[in-house]
Amino acid sequence: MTLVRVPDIGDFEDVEVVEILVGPGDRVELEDSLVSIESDKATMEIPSPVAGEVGEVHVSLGDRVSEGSPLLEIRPLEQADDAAPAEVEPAAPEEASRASAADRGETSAAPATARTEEEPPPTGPRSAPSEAGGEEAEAFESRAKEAEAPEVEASGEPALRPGDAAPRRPPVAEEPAPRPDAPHASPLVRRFARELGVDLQRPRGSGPQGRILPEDIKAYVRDAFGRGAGGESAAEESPPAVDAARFGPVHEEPLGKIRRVSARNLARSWRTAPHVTQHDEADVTELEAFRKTLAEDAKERGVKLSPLHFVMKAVAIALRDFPDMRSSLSLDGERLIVKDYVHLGIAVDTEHGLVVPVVRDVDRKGLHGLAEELAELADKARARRLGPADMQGASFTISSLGGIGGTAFSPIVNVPEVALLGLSKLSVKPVWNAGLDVGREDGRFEPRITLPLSLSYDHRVIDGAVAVRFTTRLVRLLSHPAHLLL
Ligand code: CAO
Repeated sequence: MTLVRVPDIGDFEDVEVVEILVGPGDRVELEDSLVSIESDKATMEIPSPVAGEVGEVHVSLGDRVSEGSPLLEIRPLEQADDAAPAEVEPAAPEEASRASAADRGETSAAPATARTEEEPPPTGPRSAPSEAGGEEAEAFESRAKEAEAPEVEASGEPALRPGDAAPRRPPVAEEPAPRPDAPHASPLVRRFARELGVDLQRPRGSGPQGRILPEDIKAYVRDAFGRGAGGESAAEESPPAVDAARFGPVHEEPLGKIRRVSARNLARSWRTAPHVTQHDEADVTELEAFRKTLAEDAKERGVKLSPLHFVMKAVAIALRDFPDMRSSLSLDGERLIVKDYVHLGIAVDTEHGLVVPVVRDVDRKGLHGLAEELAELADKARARRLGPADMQGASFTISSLGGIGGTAFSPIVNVPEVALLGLSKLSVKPVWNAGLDVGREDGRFEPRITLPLSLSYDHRVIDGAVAVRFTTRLVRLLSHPAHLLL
């Protein structure tokens, strides 16, 4: 048996094992990658010093290793029987990198002393990420750039990359070791794939010998946006084609851009976030009376106050105490990005489709200002004059169908936000004025104006108990309008 140890890796010590690419019984060729280790400055693969069969593996994911640490044993091909492990140190990762690249007919322009990244192929139009829109797409793009960046400087020292602040990987126990027949990919590409949660078995490698390049990961992710959660292709997921013309006259209408983009975004949100909708009702009798007293004044200022503007204020107040409600889940699923601002997306119905402009700093604005701003944004939306900046940066979204009708609905969360409040139509209901004390003699039914609330939330981030505490808080705020002033 040959005992493979960590070779000379320069000044690095206590480096984390981030991938174990082989397991006992696996056949490896000379220079095949065995283990990936990653310091805070560079990622390196340890190549096999011999061809043979892997025996015992001495390290686990997350272990810390330094030069000389035992990694695993290999029974060389020509060696028939067990023997005491021979001490063989693999080539330093950088040398191995050059050797294996040469073996595969690849060329590297860099005078590398550490494994280098291939030149990425010319980048094509980046339609999917930009269509995906918003922070998610930006994060995607920045990671893609990071994976494209050469990891080696001319000096030969592993480069310090700005992306070193990249989020931590998932807990090692959850990260399955790729099989040894995993396609070739450089450490940076592997890391890029890990961060995006891409199983390296899936993308098609377009590099030499099927090597996976950053572009392949990006193409796979772009494609995944259009696929089902189970990994089916869009075609497999589509309903069976039915020729409607067989049953009567039909005509076709092309979908406009807004509808196509929002269809994609809604489908993605529905697929990525496990949705739950919490329903409640607020007694807004007093609030409605208050709104009426303000109507004349508002008219003089040229604005119209609707229930929605009061709900915006109530949401802004409630969000103070519910930071998770104004958060997003990081792409690697390991952190919540809590927004300390209260920018509210407001769904606007237009003849071209649904758009969601954002009203900023709602917590710092008065009712009239909000009404004015929302009216302007809605006008702009209907005139198709909203720019991308008008629709970015929301911490939470409200969708009001109350002006149209309905008693409740199940809105789709505007991912990467984690919750969305739907409003339905006010109605008058008989409410027992003694709470649950139905036997009380002086109890009676009173007509009360109620506003139906439907809070949809991403159950990966928001627990049901938190959601119902949030709606309960909203109900209290809306039932006692004086609280909106606090
Ligand atoms: N119950 C009863 N009446 C309501 C109400 C409610 N919950 N909310 C608003 N109204 C009333 C308003 O007071 C107004 O009455 P008047 O005409 O008597 O003044 C009327 O309904 C129309 O209101 P509005 O819709 O013009 O104004 P708004 O501020 O409430 O909403 C906007 C603005 C842009 C959100 C809205 O016009 C809109 O586009 N809503 C549709 C959003 C949508 O499509 N969501 C679905 C997304 S899919 O999940």
